Amino acid sequence: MTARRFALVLAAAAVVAAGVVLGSALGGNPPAPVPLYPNVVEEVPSHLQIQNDHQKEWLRFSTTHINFGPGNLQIRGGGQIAPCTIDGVHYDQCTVATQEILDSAGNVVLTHPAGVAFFHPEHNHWHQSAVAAFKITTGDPASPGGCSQTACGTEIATGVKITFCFVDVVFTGVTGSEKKALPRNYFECNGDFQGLAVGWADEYHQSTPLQELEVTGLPEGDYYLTHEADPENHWLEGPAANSPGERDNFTWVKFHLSRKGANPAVTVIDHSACTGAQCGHSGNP
Ligand SMILES: [Ca+2]
Ligand SMILES: [Ca+2]
Ligand SMILES: [Cu+2]
Repeated sequence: MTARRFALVLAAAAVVAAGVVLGSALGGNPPAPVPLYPNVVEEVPSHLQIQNDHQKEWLRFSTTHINFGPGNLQIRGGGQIAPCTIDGVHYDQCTVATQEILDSAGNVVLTHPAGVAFFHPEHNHWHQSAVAAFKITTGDPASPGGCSQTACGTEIATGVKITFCFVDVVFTGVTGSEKKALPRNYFECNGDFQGLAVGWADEYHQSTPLQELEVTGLPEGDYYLTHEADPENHWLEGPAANSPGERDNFTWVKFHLSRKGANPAVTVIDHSACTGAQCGHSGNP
């Protein structure tokens, strides 16, 4: 190589290097990662049934949390473990929970405080706090401006805020190729790592403890069973507080309670608007 050619090669390398520097100054570097948010929705409550137990009457029902969003719901425990009290109940082992929001490459690009995770002694595994809240009300959630997630006529019964372990249980898509494209990601109820992958759901059958509200002596009539996911907003479901994913966490069924002699019975007569898997299998068992 002549000295001149060598100089030309060096000059070309300098131009390339300058281009790289210039490119980054103009924002030509890799674009900022795009967060893919989960969107938790509740299936319309189903399998409504009355249970009589020791002079008390309970409305039992099945519910399912579904991740309809473009991103996984991913929750990581905080490591340090200490006692805590949640809704008046003491637990020996609790840890801080943090939501991790991922980009399409699976990198964590955002985090958000997500309440606490705690060891549930009866279930022998870890739960997330305030996953959902159930109520029975007289107010009509469908009436224009009549009801919101927080207030809906007279409250007949209010459950404790439901705590659960998140794990991918049921795939809500239709085809095998969809399932292949949206694999299961979360398998364990441990304190360190839980979640709900895109397209997956976690179901709670009506026979599960706490899938119930007391209706002892409730007169015949029409009532609403309402179900709100993420009542304390532990999980970001969009970039803003009014993002669509944050505003679709409320479902309800309207039921008629009848009494023949001493025994109450329920018939579902209406439910909130729903699409696809969210419509579930609403109705009586
Ligand atoms: Ca939320
Ligand atoms: Ca949502
Ligand atoms: Cu559990």
